[in-house]
Amino acid sequence: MSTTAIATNIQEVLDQLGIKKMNEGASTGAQWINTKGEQIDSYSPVDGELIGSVKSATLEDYETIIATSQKAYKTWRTVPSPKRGEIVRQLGIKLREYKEPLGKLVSYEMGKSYQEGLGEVQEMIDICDFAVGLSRQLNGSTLHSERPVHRMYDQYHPLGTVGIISAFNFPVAVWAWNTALAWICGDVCVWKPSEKTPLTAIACQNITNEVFKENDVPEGVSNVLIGGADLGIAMANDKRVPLVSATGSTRMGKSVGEAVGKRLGKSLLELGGNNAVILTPSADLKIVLPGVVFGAVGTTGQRCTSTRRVIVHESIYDQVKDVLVKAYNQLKIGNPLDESNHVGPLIDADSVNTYLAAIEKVKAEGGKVLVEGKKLTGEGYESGCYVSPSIAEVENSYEIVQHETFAPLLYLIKYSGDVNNAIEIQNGVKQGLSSSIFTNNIRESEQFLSASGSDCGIANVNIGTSGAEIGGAFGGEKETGGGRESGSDAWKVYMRRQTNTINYSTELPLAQGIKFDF
Ligand code: UN1
Repeated sequence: MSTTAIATNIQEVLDQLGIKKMNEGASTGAQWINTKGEQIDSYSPVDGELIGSVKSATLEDYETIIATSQKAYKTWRTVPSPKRGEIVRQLGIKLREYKEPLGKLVSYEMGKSYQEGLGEVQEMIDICDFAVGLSRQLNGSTLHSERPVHRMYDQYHPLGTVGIISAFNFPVAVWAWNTALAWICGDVCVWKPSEKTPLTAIACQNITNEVFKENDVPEGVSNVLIGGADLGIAMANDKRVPLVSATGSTRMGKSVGEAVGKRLGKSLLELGGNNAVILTPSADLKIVLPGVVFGAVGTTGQRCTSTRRVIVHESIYDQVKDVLVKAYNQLKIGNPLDESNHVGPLIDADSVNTYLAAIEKVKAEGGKVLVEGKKLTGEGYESGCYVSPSIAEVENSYEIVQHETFAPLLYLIKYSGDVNNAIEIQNGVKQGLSSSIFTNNIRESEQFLSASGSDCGIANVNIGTSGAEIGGAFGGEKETGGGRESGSDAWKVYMRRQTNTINYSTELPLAQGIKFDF
């Protein structure tokens, strides 16, 4: 596909999604606010073209948005949950209609492959469907009171305004994981998307607005604030925002967690990963290859679930090394909208520099680079964001290996003896998001999944580290932040629990048999 062909097509996509050359940076749903902050220009990492600009939101706009959200909450919390679910159902239908243009914009603004852009919109559709069912299942428990003629139960109520801070790498899906659940729970949402992907955020708000307008949803249930870190800091410190859900680096998460913790608010943190795949002697190498290569180079290594380390038993180490090196030499790198390419660009020039610096650090610490990634130049690579992926042989203890490099840099680590040695290496990092083992030995896989096994929030057998389904709770331990989003009972984070004890007798017995007569 020529650059002009893509550009023409992108203009159609932008028109369909209601994105202009210059856009306002804040919306309460019913309208976009005339923001006056600094201009953010969104350049595509695909071809370096300016896609559009946004006038960012100021702290004054922040105040307007929060105040509107607070007002909307008073109405929204009284709407029956299945009725809120019905609106989320319609959003899921609308997203199906917009799947192609939205998937394409995700690909063009963020740089992931078109297939992955569509996959991201599919995750949004899936979480909407999940939330619809859930809207009739926000169940508490009925409990037995120790006192006669008393009844107890617990129930869940909404929290209020939920702040959502999301990252560039999943610019739309992570927002939907949060909003679809928060909305059916009766919360209202204020979204601060990444400054690197503002236009996909505008598209999501426009799509939501269509549905909300048709259903007379009050202004302020879905809000967007596009701008700098000051907006995120304001949210983290704001008592009117009972829950802040933040996805991004551990550094960012620590500062959000600290600020929210100081005011005893709730935070849901989904931070860095350092995900490993363990390959035991019985691993089926036919399925290992696509699992590891997609995990490491998919999304150009920019998923928090990307495979960073492969821990291989010495008996199959040389064989795995040869197969991986051969596969890496066959990877096609280029425009992610062209479906014959496996690897697209990194998000920006800073990211390219961080990647190249990490390769140098591997060498300086004594690692052996087997496939050395380079910055690509020439036709098709004019944006300056394209690199070739790398593989290096390292020790787990290297400083650089302990660190999450958000790029396609894969480490090979050898282990000997039994699976416990591999598990120890895998757990020997600060992060704890995703992990996997490839084995046909049930003892090894059960050991990996046991309490003495993987210490991560996600532990897979015979599949890679990335590509989780929305039905499971998503998140990780240690410096990954401990939060859970998406499926299972993650909805409980968006609600407050209340225990109710009801006395329908004519006496007032006290708990624990305490006597208090007068
Ligand atoms: C992320 O990288 O922040 O499991 C989310 C996966 C995707 C989500 C990744 N479903 O790889």
